[in-house]
Amino acid sequence: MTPAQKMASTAASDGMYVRGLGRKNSHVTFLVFAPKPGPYGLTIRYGNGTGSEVTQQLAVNGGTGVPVSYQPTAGPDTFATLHSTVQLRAGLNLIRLSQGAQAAATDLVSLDYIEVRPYRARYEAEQARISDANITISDPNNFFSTYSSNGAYVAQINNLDSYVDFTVNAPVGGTYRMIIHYTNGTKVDSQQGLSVNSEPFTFVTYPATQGWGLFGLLDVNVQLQNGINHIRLAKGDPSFGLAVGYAELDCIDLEYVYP
Ligand SMILES: [Ca+2]
Repeated sequence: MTPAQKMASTAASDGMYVRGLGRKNSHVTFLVFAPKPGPYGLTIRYGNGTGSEVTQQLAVNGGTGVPVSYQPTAGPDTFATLHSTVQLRAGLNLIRLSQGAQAAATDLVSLDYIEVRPYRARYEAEQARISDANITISDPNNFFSTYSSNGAYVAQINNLDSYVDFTVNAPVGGTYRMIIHYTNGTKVDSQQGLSVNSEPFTFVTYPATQGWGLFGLLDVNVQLQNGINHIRLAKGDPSFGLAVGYAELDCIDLEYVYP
């Protein structure tokens, strides 16, 4: 850690943070243990009192850095978070955040902590590509309104051309656990077709939930390639006709399955 300094603040996690990281060649290196190799979610809690965006380099184990941008905050001890993804090896890893030689000399850039978690990403159905279905908004001011992630979900997925097509960005190729947040008020099992990257459809089976708008979770593993993938959940398709029953979709979570 050079040439920054530790500072106390009640706003900081554990009451302390590191200030002065906007100075030329400043950097902080964290030693992080990963139980398995693969992608991990990284949260950075920073302060940026410069009044403008500050870009630093994020590097793992001495590799090529990628830029991370700190948006302005009210001061060096007013913190905000940003999220990134890092590839870690099993065991100890070095995660470095550095200002670099071209920096403006400033005392107003700070770090509070980083947090590393198993990789998980959420994709909202209402933000996916939707065919012949409707978005239902959950009114947060109505006590009787249903809860949904991001305040909306996709309903009336009823016809041969009805589907929700998620575009997802996988940090590495491999197996992911897809957790589908759905509602099925039909009182019996319902199905939808599932296709990843235009592969032939398989079926997912949704047990009944307590009613329409009351969501349940269904897990299914999917194989994703590195980068952009398309995951389609469909009521119908010419290749299989119409799936049995009806279900509505709130979101999917993708969790990397570590080998
Ligand atoms: Ca949603």
